[in-house]
Amino acid sequence: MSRLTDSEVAQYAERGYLVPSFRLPAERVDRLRESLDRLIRDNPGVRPEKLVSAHVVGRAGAANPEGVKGSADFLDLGMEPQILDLVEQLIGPDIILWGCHVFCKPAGDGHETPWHQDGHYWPIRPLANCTVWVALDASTTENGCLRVIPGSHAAKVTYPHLFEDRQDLVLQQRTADEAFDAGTAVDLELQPGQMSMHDVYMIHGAAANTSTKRRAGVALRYMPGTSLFDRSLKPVDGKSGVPVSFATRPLWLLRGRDVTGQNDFRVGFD
Ligand SMILES: O=C(O)CCC(=O)C(=O)O
Repeated sequence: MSRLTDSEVAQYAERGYLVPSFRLPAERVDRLRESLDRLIRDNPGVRPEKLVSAHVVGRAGAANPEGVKGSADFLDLGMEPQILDLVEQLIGPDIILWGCHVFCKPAGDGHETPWHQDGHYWPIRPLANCTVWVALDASTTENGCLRVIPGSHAAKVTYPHLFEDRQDLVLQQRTADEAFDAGTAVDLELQPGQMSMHDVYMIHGAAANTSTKRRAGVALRYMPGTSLFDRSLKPVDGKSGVPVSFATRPLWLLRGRDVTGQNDFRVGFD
């Protein structure tokens, strides 16, 4: 059933992440894996760890500032009512879907995701977001599963990040070493169809995939209607390592209302 227990909700508040008992049925995962294969075929020039806005359909070539030809199957996943039920328990009844990033790390040369806080990269004010990371493959320590620093979200501070000009990283901003103790990291091992949920301030990352097994996951991004997706901001000055265009990113109000009254839901639907 897609309902978090009280202790899961308490864990999210205390540690900044959780793995719910709800998981997608195997048939859905199989279909999403086929969708992923098509997504990769449709985007031959894009590293599979950098399939940003995989849910945005109908934009291709020069019309697409983010360079990825998306798929309706990932938008459907982002709109999955059972996932929204979980998100609602964590961020409240007003839910805006604003991102969907497929992080597919091929066997052998899957790029590292450096330690980072999502909030450092995003134009959401006040900063608030829940990411649901859905495993399409088994995601294990061996093939570079997501790793989290429990409690690192609690101070609601974004720590300094250092820019790294390296082509073998998924993202190019790394949380400064002094901000946290990497020795406290927890590996979030997931089976296909399982998911983790994490807070916008939580420090997390993932090792390179040097194993013989692919590691693919879909990160769905949900912000509450009490926050503004501020299109005028350019966090990290374009130096994220992933081509993003927040000025043209479509937003979907999936539940409740836009409490700010200022989010623009027309942009990006041309
Ligand atoms: O899957 C990964 O390697 C990184 C995912 C991530 O950083 C995120 O979902 O915020």
